[in-house]
Amino acid sequence: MPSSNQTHNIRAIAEHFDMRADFVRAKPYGSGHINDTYRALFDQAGQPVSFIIQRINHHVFKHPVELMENVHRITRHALQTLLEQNQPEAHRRTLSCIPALNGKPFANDADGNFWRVYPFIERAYGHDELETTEQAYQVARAFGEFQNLAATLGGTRLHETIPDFHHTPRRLEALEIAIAADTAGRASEVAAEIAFARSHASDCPRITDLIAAGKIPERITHNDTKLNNVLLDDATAVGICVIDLDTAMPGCALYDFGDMVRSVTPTLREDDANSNDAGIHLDRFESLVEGYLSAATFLNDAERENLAFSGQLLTLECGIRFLTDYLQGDVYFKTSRPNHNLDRCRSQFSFVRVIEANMNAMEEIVNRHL
Ligand code: ADP
Ligand code: GN1
Ligand code: MG
Repeated sequence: MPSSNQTHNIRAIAEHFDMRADFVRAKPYGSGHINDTYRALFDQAGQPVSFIIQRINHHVFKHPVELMENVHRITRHALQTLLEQNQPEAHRRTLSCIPALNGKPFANDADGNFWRVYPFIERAYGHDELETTEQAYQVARAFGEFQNLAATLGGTRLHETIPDFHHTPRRLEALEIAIAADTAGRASEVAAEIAFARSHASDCPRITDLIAAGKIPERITHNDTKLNNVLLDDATAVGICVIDLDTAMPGCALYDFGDMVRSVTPTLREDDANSNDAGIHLDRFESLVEGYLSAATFLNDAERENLAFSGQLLTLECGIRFLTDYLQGDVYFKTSRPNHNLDRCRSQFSFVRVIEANMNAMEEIVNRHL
């Protein structure tokens, strides 16, 4: 369910894991929309040690065992690669799973919930809003480096933890189904938003068509590259660690770039109720392009040509998803006020308009850096 206001007994959860330290206390942490995240403080011979203890939202992720198999494979590969490359602070540059006592990277509680534990990455933070263009560069570079690391993951194809996660035409179909069902009786309130989504139907298949035509390759991508899913070092602002790997799976590089544009470049917050004066930080867009291209050196022509458009598409898609959830009665994303999903939808759709008005400038910026 979306807003799990339930507090969990984290001390009892931690007993399932090989913590090698004594539990002190835990409190809810971060502003993610999906999982229940706690920062837990432990004591080891008088030294404080922190961990992230997280309940996987199994309404959103229907196959948590497969999901954790993905996360475990990716994080082990990342650590091994970083160590081979002699990267400083390799253990701070990737998540790693603290094993449960049964040796698995997760444990179940009596209610059937799935839990996992990561070392807390100290002196770094996942920001909800940025202050500088340098931070934008760092965010994009970190996600580009993540794609680079993932590209060398051997073995079988990763599980698709949410099928068709960024298949925009299917997201639009899901919206139509939600409108027809009108479970929460809200469809008549949102005629303008529904009309906006429908008027953009022809944009939706642009990337999926390129994939189907073989012009854009499948790559392992993160698929949830919003700003607060990369931790920036407090002291240096370097993008030190990409987190929230639940959707890291086969995807398209443009999904990752597009979602960075969506979350990094708007002048308003994602859930701003007052989206009339929406605008874009073109300087941050340029930093995203520079940061991403500095790491993602593998992109082909079709990917490069659609970098600016991907921002428009991923913002549209996210708005469609917020609207769908609003119509379904707020069952997917965590919400903390009435109309939260509607405000989010409006802010996304306003930003789509802003991107459309700035598309030429954005294309020029991309072309300058290709
Ligand atoms: P959600 O899927 O709900 O977004 P995340 O995995 O992104 O959950 O975690 C929520 C927040 O917790 C993140 O935005 C970040 O601020 C923080 N966080 C998660 N993992 C770590 C970690 N290992 N170290 C420090 N902070 C973390
Ligand atoms: C969710 O989990 P979080 O808060 O990092 C969502 C993303 C959306 C984002 C919008 C698994 O991301 O797809 O873009 O909210 N994650 C999932 O803020 O649906
Ligand atoms: Mg997150």
